[in-house]
Amino acid sequence: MSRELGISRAAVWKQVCALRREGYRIKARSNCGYRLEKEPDRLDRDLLDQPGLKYYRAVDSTNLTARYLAEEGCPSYTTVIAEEQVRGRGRLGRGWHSPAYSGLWFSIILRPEMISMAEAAPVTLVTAAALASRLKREWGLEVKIKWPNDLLLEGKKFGGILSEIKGEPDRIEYLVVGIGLNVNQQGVDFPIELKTTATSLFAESGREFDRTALFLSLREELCRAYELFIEKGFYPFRDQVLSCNSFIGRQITVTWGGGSLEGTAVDLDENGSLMLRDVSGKVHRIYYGEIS
Ligand code: BT5
Repeated sequence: MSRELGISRAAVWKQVCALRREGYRIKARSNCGYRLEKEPDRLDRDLLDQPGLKYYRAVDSTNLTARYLAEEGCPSYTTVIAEEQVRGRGRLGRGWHSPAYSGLWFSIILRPEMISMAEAAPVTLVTAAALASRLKREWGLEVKIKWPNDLLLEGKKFGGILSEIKGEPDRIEYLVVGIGLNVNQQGVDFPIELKTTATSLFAESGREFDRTALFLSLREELCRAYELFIEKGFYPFRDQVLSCNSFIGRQITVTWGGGSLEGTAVDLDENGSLMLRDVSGKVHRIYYGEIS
């Protein structure tokens, strides 16, 4: 290669390293050369070239980019998708592992005009319900929802949702719903701290997914779900969440900013709040928190 291109061997090596960073899998053997084993599985830019869809090679966090776009006045349903997030975010300042070319990392901006902040709160569960229902219908995947924002397969997390909101109590300026889904990662691709708790669609189903087709299908389902949610509230989604929940009837601890409660998860109310019965038999309504 170096002879043909008229560059040094070190220069070839540098370019190979650059290609590896771009997701090319290249095998090297000393005194032999290089072999291209796999090209990166890129999202199809032609199919994503649609109004309201913003593709990025890499961003800090698609939620952050979406918030900038929302501040600039972009229309409702504008969607930001990136191959990679270098600072993907979970809730409460936690991180979200988002390597290039293997998962789906995207955020949808919503500008519901007629609902209050409190009414918008179940949007995370609505998102989970829509994703679970499409993944079951189209790919036969038995997704479980762990209240309020985790998507599980066989008890392991493959997806998470981070919703952020800006506005006044009675008027929403915008909502950003961020969705992270592990798609084609193999077990070995997860960092050590996630190896026992995380999974991907590939790891559970044994099939590799066309990420562009998957994304377009899920986005369509989500946009339809948000329209229904804005018009009718959480109620039409309640049964769906209940039918694939991983928590009702179980002994759980819920923690939130101000404390924690132990008890049995008994139900979801019409706004998606969790009903928890403590040992004394008293039922508490919990708006937000984390189940363990
Ligand atoms: C979440 O937070 O589950 C919300 C994740 C939202 C990610 C999307 S990606 C697109 C958009 N842009 C962003 O920056 N974020 C959104 P939480 O419930 O706090 O869970 C975070 C925890 O999940 C971490 O502390 C890890 O333990 C674990 N985790 C991190 N990355 C993971 C991954 N790829 N798969 C499974 N678990 C992961």
